[in-house]
Amino acid sequence: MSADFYGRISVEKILKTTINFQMVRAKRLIFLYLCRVSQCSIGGMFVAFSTGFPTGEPTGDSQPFDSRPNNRTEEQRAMNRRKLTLMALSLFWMSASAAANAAEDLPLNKIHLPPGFEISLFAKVPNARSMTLGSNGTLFVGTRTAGNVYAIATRGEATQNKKPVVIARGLNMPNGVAFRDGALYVAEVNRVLRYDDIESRLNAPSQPAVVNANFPSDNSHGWKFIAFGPDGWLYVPVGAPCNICEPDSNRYANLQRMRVDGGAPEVFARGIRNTVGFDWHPQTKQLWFTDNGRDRLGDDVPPDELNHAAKPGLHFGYPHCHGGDIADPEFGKSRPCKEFTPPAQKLGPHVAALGMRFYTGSMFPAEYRNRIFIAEHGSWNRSTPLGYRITVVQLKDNQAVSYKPFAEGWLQGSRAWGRPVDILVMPDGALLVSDDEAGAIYRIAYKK
Ligand SMILES: [Ca+2]
Repeated sequence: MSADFYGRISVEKILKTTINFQMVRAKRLIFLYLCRVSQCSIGGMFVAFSTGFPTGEPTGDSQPFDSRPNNRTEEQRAMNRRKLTLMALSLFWMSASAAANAAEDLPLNKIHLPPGFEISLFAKVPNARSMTLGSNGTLFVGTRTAGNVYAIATRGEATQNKKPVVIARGLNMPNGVAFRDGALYVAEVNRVLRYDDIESRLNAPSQPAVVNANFPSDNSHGWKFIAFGPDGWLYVPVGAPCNICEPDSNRYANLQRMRVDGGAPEVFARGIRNTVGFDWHPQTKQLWFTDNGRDRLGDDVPPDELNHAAKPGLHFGYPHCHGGDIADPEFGKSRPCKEFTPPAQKLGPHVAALGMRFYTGSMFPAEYRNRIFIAEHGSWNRSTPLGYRITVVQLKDNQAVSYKPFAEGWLQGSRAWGRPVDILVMPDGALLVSDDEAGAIYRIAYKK
């Protein structure tokens, strides 16, 4: 997860900003031009736009259109009017397309899926991160850098291009969202908020209640994924405030849980560098979670991890042991790897495994049931980028028996146009995938 932590500015972002700026400028020029030829009346603009433009030709902002000597023939003027009309129409089309947002132009045809599966754009959500579903079908989406929480009504006929509404803004990395008994729980860096009766107040949410504000305020690995467990407790991770260090294990690098009212917080598991996704097995009800390996040990070590916490109180190694068998050069001397619970599955090095969910739907072929889908956000400092994909882990008797790519193509060569963050199984069995780079939520469906 260091990719998030270090927050680079990508070339793509600079290009997007430049394109947006050019579109704003083009719109302004068109408006000024229409304004001039129509004396700034709305009716005049309409007439000018629908019938072609009057005499003159724009040569620059400083030159009035109708003040120049004009020795051209009527035929030349007519031709110029047609050219101008075409140019203005093209610019309007370009600006309208840009306004419709680049997300609609996402190259989803580059995403490779197993036969029978298809991916489509479900909604455009800037900086889309963790997702949860309300009991009345509202999809809630947290963000990290944007500071907003979004709501999207998912019921209804259309399954694409859903419109999000902002239900909270200006929060401190509100990455985590969870829903219970009509209320939305939102995790900022140091506190958890609760928005009561949220689905009937999407356009005017009440002030949130503060459920618990006692978490550390360190930004480093401070954004949280949260979820309610089968025990009814809210699980809240606290990452390590560093790449590698040995902080108080009661405070950091752990997974905590607390009652729904924020009371009785306790550490459920330790030795976790930074988990940004977890779920409970549909049958065993046991916790599984991803963990992001440390940086600066090389391109190929350590692996990211899929872990299995069969009971409370386990220690998963950080900062002493990575991937179950790699002693940390500095912290490995004090405690050996054999003291810790190894990962159930080693994931790719630096893939930044974030969201993970068991597949509980019935849309996909039967063999997918109870497999784990993992969103790999993608490496930030590996020589050859890795991740930027959805992988799937198959379990047998509580053991991971395979780990394979399921959806990939967000990475093209050494450049990524999207980065998967979280996964959600919808009631119809389709998967939603959030992408904070492209600002999108995708829907992956299976066609029989
Ligand atoms: Ca570990």
